[in-house]
Amino acid sequence: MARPSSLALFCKVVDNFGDIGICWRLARQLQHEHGIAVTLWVDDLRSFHRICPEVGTDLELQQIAGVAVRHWRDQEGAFAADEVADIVIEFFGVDIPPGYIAAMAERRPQPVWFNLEGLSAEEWVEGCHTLPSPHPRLPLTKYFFFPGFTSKTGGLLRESALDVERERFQSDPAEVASFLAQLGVTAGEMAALKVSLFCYPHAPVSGLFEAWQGGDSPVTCLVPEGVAPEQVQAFLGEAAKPGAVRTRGALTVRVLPFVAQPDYDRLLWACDLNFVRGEDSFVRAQWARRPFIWHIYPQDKDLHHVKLRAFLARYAFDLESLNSLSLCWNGAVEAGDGWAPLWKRFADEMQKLTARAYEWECQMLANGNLAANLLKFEEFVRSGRA
Ligand code: TRH
Repeated sequence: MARPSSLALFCKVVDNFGDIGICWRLARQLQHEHGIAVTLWVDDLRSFHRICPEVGTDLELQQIAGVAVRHWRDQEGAFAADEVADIVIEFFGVDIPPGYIAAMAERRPQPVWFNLEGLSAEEWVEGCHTLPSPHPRLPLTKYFFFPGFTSKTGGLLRESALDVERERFQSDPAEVASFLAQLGVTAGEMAALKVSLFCYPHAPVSGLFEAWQGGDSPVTCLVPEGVAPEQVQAFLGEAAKPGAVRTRGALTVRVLPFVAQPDYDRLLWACDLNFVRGEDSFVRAQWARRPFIWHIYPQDKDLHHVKLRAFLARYAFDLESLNSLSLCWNGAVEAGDGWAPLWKRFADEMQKLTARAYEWECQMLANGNLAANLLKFEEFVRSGRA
């Protein structure tokens, strides 16, 4: 059976950078590691440009890192069957242009069609992973593909060279120092506990800053531009622009530029603790071998708290301090005695938290990686066994 050679990935930037962050990572990996000609359809090139500065914001079609990037302007247009790729992925239930779907139905052999879903640690995901969904009118079937944390899901996105790159970086203090220095971090700031902070604006940043400020040990908090701007500005006493820095008590807060995706990985690898959010940075923190705190994307009716608890039940079932801090950080419970005792209990468990980061990574690696799992299932579908 011929291997698939082309793939179209449709991505809409709903909000923030996560959706394009994930799709860009997946597109690159499918191209680099599996030799597939990927076309990434993106509606918002400006957001894409933030995480990948090579992206031209006014181009209809461009080639970046071996991936064809097409500006997805609207739902119009007719397509010929031979314009359709072997594999078609819609990210997170986006509506593919009707003309493209009609061409999918005409193509022989038909493409294998996936809806790639969002990440959740909830148990129902296992039951829905790879379920078929027949098209209501056309002779086409779409398969739901769920990333996840168990062997009964699609696993997590992870490049095969990641280990080597991270280990080379983390084992070379001079490289870590030079990377941080390029971002403006001084030697004095590097000597403190280094924390990166990426969260949504409603995170209780000021409470945490107070705890760090009044603590016994120095903390350097590195905040990318645009993150929790009001609370960061209140601490700084000036606009939270890249390069802005202020020390109060034991805490130094420094604003970093928003960096390209590979440098964001390095930032996570360079820090002792990472606050991450959404989906993509959350997964990247899991590959940094460092403790992390997740700020989950808020949903109606506090559904995100259910998802957060599902993840904590898997990751932090015996880590009380991580559970408490995470639940308070996400507003699922009140920080009763304030942030200082919460932080102290967490900081006291840092060694145990680091050990968990190692164990967790090994556990996740056993599930394979999302790109390879997707291609394996695609082969299964094409062979008629699904
Ligand atoms: O941007 P996000 O909040 O994205 C979210 C989630 O994906 C969520 O599931 C989705 O529903 C919602 O958007 C609409 O957070 P996330 O997922 O961590 O994505 C951020 C991306 O930005 C990630 O690819 C890392 C990248 N990044 C950089 O490249 N440079 C940086 O300096 C920073 C801070 C992030």
